[in-house]
Amino acid sequence: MLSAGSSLAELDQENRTQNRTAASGFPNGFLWGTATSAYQIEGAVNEDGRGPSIWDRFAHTRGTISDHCNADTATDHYHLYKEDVQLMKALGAKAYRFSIAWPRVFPEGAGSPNPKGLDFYNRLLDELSANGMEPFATLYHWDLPQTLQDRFGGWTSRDTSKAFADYAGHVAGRLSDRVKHFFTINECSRLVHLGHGLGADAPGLKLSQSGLNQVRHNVALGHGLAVQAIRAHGSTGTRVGPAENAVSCIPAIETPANIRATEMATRELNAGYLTLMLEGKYTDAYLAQAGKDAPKYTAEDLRVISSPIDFVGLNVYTPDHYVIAADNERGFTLAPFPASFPHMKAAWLRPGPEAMYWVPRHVAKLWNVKSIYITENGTSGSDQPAADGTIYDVDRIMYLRNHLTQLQRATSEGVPVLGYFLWSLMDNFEWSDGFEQRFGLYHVDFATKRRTPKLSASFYRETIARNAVV
Ligand code: PNW
Repeated sequence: MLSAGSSLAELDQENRTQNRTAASGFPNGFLWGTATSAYQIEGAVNEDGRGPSIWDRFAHTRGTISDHCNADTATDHYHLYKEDVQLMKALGAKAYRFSIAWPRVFPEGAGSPNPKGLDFYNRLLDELSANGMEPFATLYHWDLPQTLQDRFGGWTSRDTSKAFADYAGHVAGRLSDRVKHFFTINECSRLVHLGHGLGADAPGLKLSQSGLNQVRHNVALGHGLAVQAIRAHGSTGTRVGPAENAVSCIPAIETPANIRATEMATRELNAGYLTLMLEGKYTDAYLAQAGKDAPKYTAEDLRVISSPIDFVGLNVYTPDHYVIAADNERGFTLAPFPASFPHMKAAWLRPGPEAMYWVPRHVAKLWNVKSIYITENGTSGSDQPAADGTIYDVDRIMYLRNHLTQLQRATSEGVPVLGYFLWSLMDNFEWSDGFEQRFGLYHVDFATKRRTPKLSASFYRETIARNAVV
């Protein structure tokens, strides 16, 4: 025990004897990585037979992207991937989550595959393996082949769910000798809500409630069919799961009653996504609320959607709701966010690091999930170089340190989180925010494509080296 007035030397000694580093440590073998997605970094949109995606069309439509840019060249990762693998290696990362561009593999979404499309990922996989990095591949990070949008109305039709499964099976058949972990769909919730409800993401639709509920169902069905196709075509030991941006619910005050209410809120507010995938049915409240706008589906659909998965991937950025137990029908109240609640550079990104503790804990507890990966976490920042040229992104370091502290709280209590993928390796095309929101550990000069580490890259390297919060 330290008394008031202890000297710094004593404090240092105390820290060493109590082994504080071990107390802030992660389990042995915890997997550290970074994450990216194809359309956000690759560029080369017209090379080697790639077909157009809905994001090419959307980004080239006037007024959709805040800075009027597109991702035609992005970070030019398609040509600079070897350099980028070295950036990961310099961090000491042992894993990399990337996405495969469906329109490279099937330029028209279905039909004849384009072998040159998978060639790129074969080169990338070779490079990763030569540098001791384990690949985690996402099959759908929003770049739907435009042909499927034109032919079927994209995700408004279950023909797209089936085409997705065919593509997923094709990729698993060819890459699962080296890729042991596949994520089906990145953030079903955002692609449904922003792409088909608000029209802020591709394909820019603003569907009615019934249309939106059907898209949500078709996307979940695509996930389930893809799980089955990967099992059918992947090599033994291939593992598969979703990468979902679960609606994150935090007890406003950590009392047992609020914690119970928060679990109920998590189940209800994710009813169209994780709850459906893990329970195989829509909740009563979801169906009651949808009423005549409920999606059309069969019992077989529900069986497919809830095909057993090997892990749950969770993208955790921000708290969606602070929850309070209530004596009402739902059993909870969602506290409104006060105007004074802080945010990071992006207005939607409110730092509430407890989300990193509660989201995986709720998922493990509600559905008895035994393996979880944090598939994304990170923040954008202004990232201006100082006079000496360094980007002192201490806001990102603050954000990451707080989140990792909460993640460590979770793993130390036995929540089964096996790895963490920081979003993102480098600055990239941030969808409708164009290049204005930079999320990278490495700064990218989009004119020259030059990559420069920010201070947060050193922070992450230290974290990985010590397997502990620094
Ligand atoms: C994710 N929210 O999107 C995506 O998977 C990435 O492609 C993206 O670049 C990254 O996070 C940063 O935005 C999200 O409003 C966008 O809570 C918005 C939210 C969550 C995730």
